[in-house]
Amino acid sequence: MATAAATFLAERNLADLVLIDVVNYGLAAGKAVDLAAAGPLRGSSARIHATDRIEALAGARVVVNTAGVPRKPGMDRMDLLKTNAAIARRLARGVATHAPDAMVVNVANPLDVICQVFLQTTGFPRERVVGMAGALDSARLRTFIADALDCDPRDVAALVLGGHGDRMVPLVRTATVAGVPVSELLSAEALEHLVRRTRQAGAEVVGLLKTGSAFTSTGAAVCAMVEPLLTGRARMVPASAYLQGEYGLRDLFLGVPVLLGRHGVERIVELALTDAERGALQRSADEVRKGLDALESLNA
Ligand code: LAC
Repeated sequence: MATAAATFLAERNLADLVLIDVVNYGLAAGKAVDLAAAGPLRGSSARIHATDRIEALAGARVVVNTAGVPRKPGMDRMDLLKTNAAIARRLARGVATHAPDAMVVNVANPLDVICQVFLQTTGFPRERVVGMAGALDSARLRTFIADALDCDPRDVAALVLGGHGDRMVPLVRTATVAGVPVSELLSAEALEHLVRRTRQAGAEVVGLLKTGSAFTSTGAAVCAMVEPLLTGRARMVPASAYLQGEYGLRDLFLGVPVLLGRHGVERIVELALTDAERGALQRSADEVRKGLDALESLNA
């Protein structure tokens, strides 16, 4: 998915890109040469380089962590914890040393737990560490709503809260099609089906692909988050942010609506939730907490 993210970012002409792969230089270098040659055809002036040197992080405004292994069919995102946390810790040390002012967008799973590894290892303020999950999960929900209504997905606004796991909270109550609540357009059963499909959408792709997980939509979601960080034109995006009392939760990352801008997370928006939604968010937070506990016992 790093390639997809780089492709979309290059197309937006937002910045020069450095692809870092400390394990497989050839892979990153091949992608960089391939991607750079698309530039003249696609109207991109972005310079794209590859390296296996972590020092190349120097001067980076934004670091996107895509390092880690993806799921295999039948695996839970938490099954990746041990491997991906170790990789993240190494990278986070590199970021803290070489790019101490950077903003970090984490994509590796289990998303919300790996974000915490970054926060703790870098010692960065919480504004500068954020996780990409809600943007993707919400895009999936928007797409499924548009499919169900046979309408243009761009007209659909919808939000998915919670951890990036099976207990994520697709918030259909606030979803609209060009301002019209979806509850006016679809039955409760139809909406429930879309909620279930959204929760399973990552696994649906993994199951179909057999090797690897979703990458195009994941890359597009990363691009959507990196853009406001670089341009300063703030966007409201559901993203994994470090909560310090918001939603009655603290000391963990969870997907919530945030305003992303030049300084990272500029605002965490606290929505008034129904009791059922609050309960669902709590259960999702409990799932993330279990991951954090598992990480702690791995480190013990
Ligand atoms: C997904 C993976 C990237 O949701 O977590 O597809």
